[in-house]
Amino acid sequence: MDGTSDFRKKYEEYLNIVNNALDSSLATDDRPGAEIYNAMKYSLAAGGKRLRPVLSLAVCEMLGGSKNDILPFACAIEMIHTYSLIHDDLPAMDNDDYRRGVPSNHKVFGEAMAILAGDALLNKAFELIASHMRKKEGDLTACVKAMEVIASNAGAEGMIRGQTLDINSECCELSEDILEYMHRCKTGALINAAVLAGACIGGAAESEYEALAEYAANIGLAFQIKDDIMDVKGSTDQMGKPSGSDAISGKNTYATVYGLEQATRLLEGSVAAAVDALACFGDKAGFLRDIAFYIRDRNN
Ligand code: GRG
Repeated sequence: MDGTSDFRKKYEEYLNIVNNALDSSLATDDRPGAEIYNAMKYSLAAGGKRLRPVLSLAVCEMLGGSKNDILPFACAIEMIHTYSLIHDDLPAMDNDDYRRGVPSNHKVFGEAMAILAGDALLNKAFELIASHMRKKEGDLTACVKAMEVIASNAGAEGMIRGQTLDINSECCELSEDILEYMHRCKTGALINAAVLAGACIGGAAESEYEALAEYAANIGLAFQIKDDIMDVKGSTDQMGKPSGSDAISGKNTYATVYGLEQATRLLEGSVAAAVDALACFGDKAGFLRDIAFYIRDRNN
């Protein structure tokens, strides 16, 4: 991990909270069919940066909200993210044999189990949120809003729309506008959901919510541009899967459409815009600013 030691320490703190909660979220049983949990746990426990749940926790905490109140939403988003990676790796989609440095889910459990594990993680995500809400006392408006934000960003208006565009545009050249729209949906939407769920549960005022939406949109874009640059420049070890695979498979990426130099300029611009968007929060937003730099400087 890059960044100052304070940033690293805080990130690790959030990461541990998320990992502990995820570990205890998939209680298995000994009835027939429980082996689906092996496939679900395999990918959920395979590591990953946990960027999205860390963002939810950090935003909520910055606004004065409680970690316990945001944690089920943060874990749900990581489950949705993990399901999307399992499905994305399938032969019918991106056909990747490695993910997070280990064989992809379908390489270990077979395609049918990988599809089911993804489906089950998506359902578990919303079960987690619903059971948190059932136990919670008082006004549930913020929880309902956060749940709506997560569902819409993960669905046909967001991540799935981006994936649809990606699949349907392989081997044809996309305009710069459509490329940006595709990535805002495919990668940006879930990052958006993570930030805005934190904003809902943290009780953001309208102007704060808008500022955080602007921040989320820009780090989402920065994240994707950096991913595309790393696909060209990164090593296979750093990426956890073979590098250079986007160009080989005829994908439209920031690196293939703009070239590395211009893509790097766009990355800097998105990071600067993300940092600007946080101005209204002053010093309280230090960690979120550092996340924008971390996205720019990361090597995995
Ligand atoms: C299959 C419905 C469906 C959607 C798939 C997110 C996605 C849509 C596909 C992933 C393809 C991909 C590699 C996109 C680039 C950006 C991205 C989401 C990278 C993986 O996220 P990280 O780097 O992964 O946060 P870790 O492993 O750290 O969690």
